[in-house]
Amino acid sequence: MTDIKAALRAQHIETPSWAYGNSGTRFKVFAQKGVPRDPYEKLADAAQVHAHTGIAPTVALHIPWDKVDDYADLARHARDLGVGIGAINSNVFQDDDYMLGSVTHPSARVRRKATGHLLECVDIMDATGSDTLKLWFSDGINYPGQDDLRARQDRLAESLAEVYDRLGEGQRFLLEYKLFEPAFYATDVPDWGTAYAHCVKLGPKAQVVVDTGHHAPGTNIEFIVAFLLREGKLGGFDFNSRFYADDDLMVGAADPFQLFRIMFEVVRGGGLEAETGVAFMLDQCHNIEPKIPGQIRSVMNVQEATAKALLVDREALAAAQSEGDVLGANAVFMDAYNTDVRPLLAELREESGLAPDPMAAYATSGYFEKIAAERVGGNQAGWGA
Ligand code: LRH
Ligand code: MN
Repeated sequence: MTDIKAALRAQHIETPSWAYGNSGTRFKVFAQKGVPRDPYEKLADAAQVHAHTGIAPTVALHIPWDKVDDYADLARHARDLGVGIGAINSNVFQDDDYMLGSVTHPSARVRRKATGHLLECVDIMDATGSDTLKLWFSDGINYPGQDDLRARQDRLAESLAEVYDRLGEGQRFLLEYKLFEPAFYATDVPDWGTAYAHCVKLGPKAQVVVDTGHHAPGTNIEFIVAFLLREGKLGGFDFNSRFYADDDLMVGAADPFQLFRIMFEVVRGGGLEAETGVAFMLDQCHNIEPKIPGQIRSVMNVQEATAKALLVDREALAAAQSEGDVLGANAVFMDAYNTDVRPLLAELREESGLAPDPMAAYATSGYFEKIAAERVGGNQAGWGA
């Protein structure tokens, strides 16, 4: 049990700055009381998640949603709050110039502009001390024949190579894939294979990020995780869950068993070891639920799935597997999944000087009442800016 506790104490989950802002769907973005108005307030809210869970010490930024005049000062503010700046997320999906693509656009001028933004994000990594750039491209086409699928791959590869060469010592980029949306016929980085192939060609500083909401229904995501880990190309996760498409719901909420299966392949593949460098990031939108408790609950869901994955009796599993004992092996796996790990995690928190129930601790902290009273006026943060 000691090792399991040590592994859980060392767990590091990164929360996304945009989860603390307003978000929604094309139908409506609902505003909520106390929502941050700037990246400084977003960091303060993220620090609450770390304060109550103990395992969320970094915050991913999204540019330009988190654009500030002085990124070094923002990083200092984060440190003062007891958190750090994590992955820098580029955004080449919200500018009118990118209607037909960004780095894959037919126009060299638009490609230049898009690649320029990616390079600017590396400058922001330098200023904030971040070592990870996360690249997601909404690039794609809506109708067959609209553009040359192969030529778009050439353009993508050219831009990625330029960004790769710009990366400094200890820096890397994670390439994110997504099956569809906003493009509805072909997406230029639609699946793990496309992302993997580009990353292998580029080199060790390029790895793949698995967003759990970006697959076709029925996809065995834990197989992709096992494969990428084996290849040393799993750079990280964008955790969330979904019932239908890229719903960006709380991780583990829609399918806790899938999250357990994913975390088991992480544990089995050495992905919890710090040296493997897998980034466990949340990428979610709390459209109707309160944002900070939503993040706390999400961190707890990953923690519970990880604890269960660590509880799998690996020896008994390996023995049953080698004997071809199908039901025996499945039973060993399900025993861990069906174990209630909440008492273990409550004990772990108390041993770390934290309240056993982070949700209750936050609810009675008075923090929400404080920000609801203070954050009046100004523009609430969202996906717009
Ligand atoms: C795209 C995505 C990507 C982010 C955005 C917030 O769907 O998953 O990771 O840039 O959401
Ligand atoms: Mn994502």
